[in-house]
Amino acid sequence: MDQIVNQSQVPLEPAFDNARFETYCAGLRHEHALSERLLLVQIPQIVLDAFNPQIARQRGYYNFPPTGLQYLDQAMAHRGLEVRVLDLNFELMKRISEEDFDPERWPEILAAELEAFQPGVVGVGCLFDAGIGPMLTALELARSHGAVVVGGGLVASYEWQNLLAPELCHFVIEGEGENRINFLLDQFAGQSFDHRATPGIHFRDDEGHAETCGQPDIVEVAGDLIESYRQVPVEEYYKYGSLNPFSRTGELIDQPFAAIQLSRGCRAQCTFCAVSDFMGRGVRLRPVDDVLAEMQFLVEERGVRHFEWLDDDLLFHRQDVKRLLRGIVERGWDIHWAANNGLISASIDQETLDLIRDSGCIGFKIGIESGNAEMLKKVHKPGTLPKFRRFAGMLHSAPNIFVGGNFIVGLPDESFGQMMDSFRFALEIELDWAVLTVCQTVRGASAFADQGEYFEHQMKSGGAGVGNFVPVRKSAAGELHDEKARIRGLDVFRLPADQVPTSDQVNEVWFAFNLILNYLCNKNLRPGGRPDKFISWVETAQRAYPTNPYMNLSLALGYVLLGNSDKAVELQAMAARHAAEGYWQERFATFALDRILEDFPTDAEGVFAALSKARSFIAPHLAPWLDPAALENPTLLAPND
Ligand code: B12
Ligand code: SF4
Repeated sequence: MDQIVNQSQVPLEPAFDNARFETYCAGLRHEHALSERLLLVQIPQIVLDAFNPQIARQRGYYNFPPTGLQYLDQAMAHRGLEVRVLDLNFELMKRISEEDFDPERWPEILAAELEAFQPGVVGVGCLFDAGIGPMLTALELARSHGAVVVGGGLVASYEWQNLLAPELCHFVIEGEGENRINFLLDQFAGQSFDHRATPGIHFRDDEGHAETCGQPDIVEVAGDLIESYRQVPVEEYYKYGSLNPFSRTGELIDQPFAAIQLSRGCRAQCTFCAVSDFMGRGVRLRPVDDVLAEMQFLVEERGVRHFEWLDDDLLFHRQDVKRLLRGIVERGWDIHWAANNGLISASIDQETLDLIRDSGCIGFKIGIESGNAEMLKKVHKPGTLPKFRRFAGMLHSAPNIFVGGNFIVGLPDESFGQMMDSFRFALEIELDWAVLTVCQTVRGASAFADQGEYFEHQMKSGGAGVGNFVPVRKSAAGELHDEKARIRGLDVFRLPADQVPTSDQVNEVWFAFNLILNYLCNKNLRPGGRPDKFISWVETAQRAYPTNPYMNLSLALGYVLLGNSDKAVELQAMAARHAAEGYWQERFATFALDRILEDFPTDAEGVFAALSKARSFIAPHLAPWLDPAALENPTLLAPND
């Protein structure tokens, strides 16, 4: 079994003064009986306030294997400790699916594990704000159980003070944890493997906060996670949730999936993104053979049929990626893969695209973010509008791959005119989907360096005020109720070009953009389109929004195009039922969906005509921004960059 991290036993290095750390560790050793047992905890990933059991039963919630913790487990393999990985999210989703378990009772699962395993050290990881509340609860439980508590992952990395001051953690480990946890255990666990001193371990002694020192820590990722899968029932994850709509596509919903990583880090430093700050600059590659070995194990011994890449910049090492994809093709596995996290399209040449297609890719996203050239430069996005267009032009050679373009609305100081450039561009390049999200304030992103107060509030409220990249996800019914947004529906197109909309207003802009671009103007619901692709995506996405009537209605239209009138009638009836309620009545009337519902088409020509009529209805509202005919025929849109 390979060790996952290639660092460490380097005897010669400058002396770093870690005396306070050593004393603190010695004190802890004295207070806490040394134990060979270490528990690593992944916290629940569902937002409990918006929990909907129907979504859980449809496997609409996230169920990611605990990859980060598996890397830690693997990095500690040589220490001979008994390490257990407890994925509370998996355990919770499993109980909810099998026993009708109340999700609020998740702490009982942790308490039972603490009682049964009696760990001496407990590590808790948290990657995003929605997990702050559960993270705090998990830390409190571990602490009250008498364990030495270590916080880690993205939130802890930025919030170490808020975790140490109330004595929730004994240590907080910043950034990637492989080397740091080993350095900590060298000091603490009584058995040293001479790991190199690293900075980034925070603790609090009688004198106050302190941090270890050492040379900058660069984790070289190598090896595989095969051994760590002994305690992760990866073949069961698909039964209780999903990775994203791709893992729910068609028959994949009933097949085991896994997450996998080729590299860490990203070449770019987009101002709204935390990756470069958190992961460090540059892209560190894991040897292709190690990745293939891990995949082989997962496919042949654990029955995995679908992979999701966790990489931030999967295609950076182009030649290695090609070797990897060729390796997958040569092995002839019956597998699929997706890259929901977004690829950098500038790295996709024709050969790469062919390999992506031939190696089993069912879909990926590309990061576009804005259709405004100035904004792209301002946020340091790697990509230009002409390059995105060139990429879109290549896609005819991979017609079965579902390609979404990521767009952010409400980037820092973004004016409505700039948002409209994104709208135009999304319409113009006609990918399968415009993946629209609203900009969210995240730790570690340079654009939000001055948002300390907001982050402080998140910590104090246990993440209660956290927004969502997709505004309707805040509500279990998928509705958007923003009383503060004074301009609603199509009136958003009356916003002045130079106005920077408020965040509540941005949610309304998101709603209008999403409905128009992805439903009324989707290329796959037009003549020559691929309704099967549209249906597959919307059906899988809909598992997270089971009662959304515009999804039902557009699916009904898709089924008419496919000639499946029974299914179309069934979905139309569902749409009518859900749209009868006040909130949706207004939305349907605003976007002319009520007319489609009432005068429902029965053949393909009827579908094209009905959507065309709806577009004509909204076109006058868009007239100040684009030639109304372009809604009908996007090729009329002249590049405006
Ligand atoms: C996969 C992923 C997800 C998965 C979850 C994965 C999981 N296992 O939990 C899903 C899809 C659920 C997800 C969702 C979201 N995500 Co996300 N996600 C990622 C992504 C792409 C990769 C994470 C990963 O698996 N990395 C691989 C492993 C090896 O690394 P790791 O988990 O970080 O673990 C290492 C360290 O963190 C540390 N560590 C981790 N845990 C612990 C514990 C201890 C005790 C110690 C010592 C160390 C330690 O050591 C590990 C090994 O080095 C990251 C990007 C990134 N580069 O981090 C974004 C990222 C974490 N996500 C982000 C965001 C914003 C979100 C969302 C809020 C987005 C949204 N659409 O709303 C949601 C929130 C979900 C929710 N419940 O509300 C942001 C967070 C930014 C921030 N500052 O808060 C990131 C950084 C992406 C970005 N572009 O900025 N995400
Ligand atoms: S948004 Fe994407 S391209 Fe930009 S820094 Fe983050 S991971 Fe890299």
